[in-house]
Amino acid sequence: MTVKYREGSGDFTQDNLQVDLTTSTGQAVTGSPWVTAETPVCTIGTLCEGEALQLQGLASAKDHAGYTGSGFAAGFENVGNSMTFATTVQQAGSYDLAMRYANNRGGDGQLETRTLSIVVDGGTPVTLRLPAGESWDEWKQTTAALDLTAGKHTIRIERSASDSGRVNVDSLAVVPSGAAYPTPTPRHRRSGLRLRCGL
Ligand SMILES: [Ca+2]
Repeated sequence: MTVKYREGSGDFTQDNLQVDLTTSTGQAVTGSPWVTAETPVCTIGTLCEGEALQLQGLASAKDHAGYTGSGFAAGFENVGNSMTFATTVQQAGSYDLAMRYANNRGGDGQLETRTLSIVVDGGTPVTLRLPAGESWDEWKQTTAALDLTAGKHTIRIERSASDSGRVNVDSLAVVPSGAAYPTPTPRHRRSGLRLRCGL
């Protein structure tokens, strides 16, 4: 049996590990040790929690306050680390990929604007710039412009070889160009909102 691993591609996942086996009858079998997971969908104009996207080489963490959802996606410490989602565009045009993130002094000792790459359907990467904040508890927002055609797209945000990574991502959204960052889905405030409507 041969186990193949793509060198330098981060943690073992379904995307970089393959098992080849020749049975006693000579039959060649190729398999993946994981069932392929469906890519999470992030609807245009809605806030999507970073920790709920398809993560490769990133951990779901909650050791810094102020996040929404159940935590944040932490890391981008290695080249090849990525977060992926699918989205469907109804109307072709200009969109912003907006991200809520934290960036402070990294494990490499640097306090600087970091970058990640946005790759739509495997196309030419678009650079996302992430200026540093005052601490790892400060959540900031940044955007990058994307031209999207109508239809379904797979969007991957990755640390490429030319990116500096090392940021935490609380949430992101794809919104029409210039639109405000969406608010998170409220979890425990529905009764309070109903009360206010009644007054
Ligand atoms: Ca979050």
